[in-house]
Amino acid sequence: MAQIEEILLPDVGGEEVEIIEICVSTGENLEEEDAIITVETDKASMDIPAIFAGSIVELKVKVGDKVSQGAVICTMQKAGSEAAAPVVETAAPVVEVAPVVEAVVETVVETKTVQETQTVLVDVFVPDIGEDGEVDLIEVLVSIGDDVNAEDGLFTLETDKATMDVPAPFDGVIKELLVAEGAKVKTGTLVARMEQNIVVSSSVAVVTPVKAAPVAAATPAPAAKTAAAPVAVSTPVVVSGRKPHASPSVRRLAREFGVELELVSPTGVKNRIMQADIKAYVKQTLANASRAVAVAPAASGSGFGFNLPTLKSVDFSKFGEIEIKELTKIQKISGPSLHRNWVGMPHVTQFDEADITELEKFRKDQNALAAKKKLDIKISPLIFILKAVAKALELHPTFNSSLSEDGGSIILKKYVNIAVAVDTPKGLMVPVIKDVNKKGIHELAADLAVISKKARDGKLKMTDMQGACFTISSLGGIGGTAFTPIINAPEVAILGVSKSEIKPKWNGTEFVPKLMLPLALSYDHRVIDGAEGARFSTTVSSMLSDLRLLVL
Ligand code: CAO
Repeated sequence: MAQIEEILLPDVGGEEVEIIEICVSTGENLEEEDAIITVETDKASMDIPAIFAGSIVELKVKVGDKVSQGAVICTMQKAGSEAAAPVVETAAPVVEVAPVVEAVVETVVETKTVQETQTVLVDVFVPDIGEDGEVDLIEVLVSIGDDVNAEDGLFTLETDKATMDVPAPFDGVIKELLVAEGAKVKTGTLVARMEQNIVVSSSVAVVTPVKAAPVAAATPAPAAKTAAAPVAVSTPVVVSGRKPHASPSVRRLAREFGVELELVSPTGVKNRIMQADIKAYVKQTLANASRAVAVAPAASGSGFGFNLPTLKSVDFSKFGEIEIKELTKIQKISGPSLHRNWVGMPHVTQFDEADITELEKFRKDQNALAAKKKLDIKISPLIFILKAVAKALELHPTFNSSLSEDGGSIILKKYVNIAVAVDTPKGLMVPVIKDVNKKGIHELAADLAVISKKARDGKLKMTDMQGACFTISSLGGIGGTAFTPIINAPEVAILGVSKSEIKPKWNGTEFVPKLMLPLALSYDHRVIDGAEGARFSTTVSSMLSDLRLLVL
């Protein structure tokens, strides 16, 4: 006979306590002292352990319940007390069997996995914003009831350096907004609740009679759930620089796996790390490791499969006076990306010159005209370069693509968004001008003025810097004859522009002065071959030399 016992909450200090974690699921086998639930008082959190080895028959409580000493937490079947399988005990609550009239029915118990969709309410927290203190929430971008997609902006935050959106962590519906415009928030602040549909896998016991006793009236029991897979119902957030909150059983599990709690994204109430978070972290780490091995070294832009030799540290003060100046936040963020792009993509740089003598005349006339009409518009050579590049991207679609993660295909984009590198006091920013192929010269000039001002004022939003197909880096206003720009992955090419200069050009009979614009096109040689590179470059320079080609 199975021996099933109720497990009661022991004395935890005489108070009512809140259940903050259920550490087990129905059907799970436990050793004596394994944690069943974790409770929290206002002073501490503690695990309530199993008082004997056995399996969980039924959980009687859920997360958030407030319980006192003596409350029934669950029922457990003592190890070794099971009836000789596979006869089903009518007393066992995991398998419901209709009343037996006369005889016990011999049955076979099979386990099947079923999937069902459940709707859960999920907490949304402010992700790691790279700031220790509070920042201003300047805009709420959604309303209750809105259906949002993963990565859609929910709120806009402003630091003294930049604005950034808090994105939706998954597709779902906004159910609660817990902060309003003007609120002060920080990494880990609970800001909203969203409804999410999740697919839950369950093990189901199916009971089938195999030999009925002569007068048995028992019917096969309906499927009864025995063990539901744990379901994460909070969004993972990466909260750096904080002290991780976790119950003793979770800390023990982390120790067993050798996991640093600081690296685990918490999904529990008040940013508490749950057992499922540790398991998810281990799973993800193993998956990342095997992916890196699978793609290294050539196929992917992210895993290279080799380590660069590290520089030995040098004490420069031995040779003279020094000063240590920290890199700006933007440099710290962009540096590793630039390094990854430079090392991870086989760059080829194609140099060319465009004769912009006519263009320059036209540009100056247009600027004079705009000034006369008191229009607040200034057309720099870059505006025409944007237009020529947009046309060239349409004519050479491989340049308007990205390499797939496995390196086996390219994704061709049917839109033409071009990023422009902007030099700001805090470092390089790369905002994006959308649909350049559909815009006129004046509209592009206005767009460039807006995004470069936003960049320099630290007001760019994440969405202003996303979705680019190609980048232009213009140093023409500063100087230099040529440079080799680094491709901005996952794009496959970038155009560097240097300072135009009057040069003597041979027209067949004599040298004539021409204004020449130096161009440097870097492309990813995995996607683009040399001939295509030269053709793209020639297309851009021809259009800049003769603007009429733009309308063909
Ligand atoms: N040759 C000669 N003169 C040029 C030129 C070129 N290729 N490009 C621009 N100029 C001139 C402009 O006509 C303007 O002169 P006027 O005021 O007499 O008309 C002057 O240089 C300044 O131009 P600008 O820089 O204000 O405007 P822009 O449209 O050319 O560039 C922007 C805008 C935002 C791209 C630029 O200001 C900038 O930040 N460039 C730096 C990009 C960068 O850092 N790239 C490196 C990335 S890798 O670290």
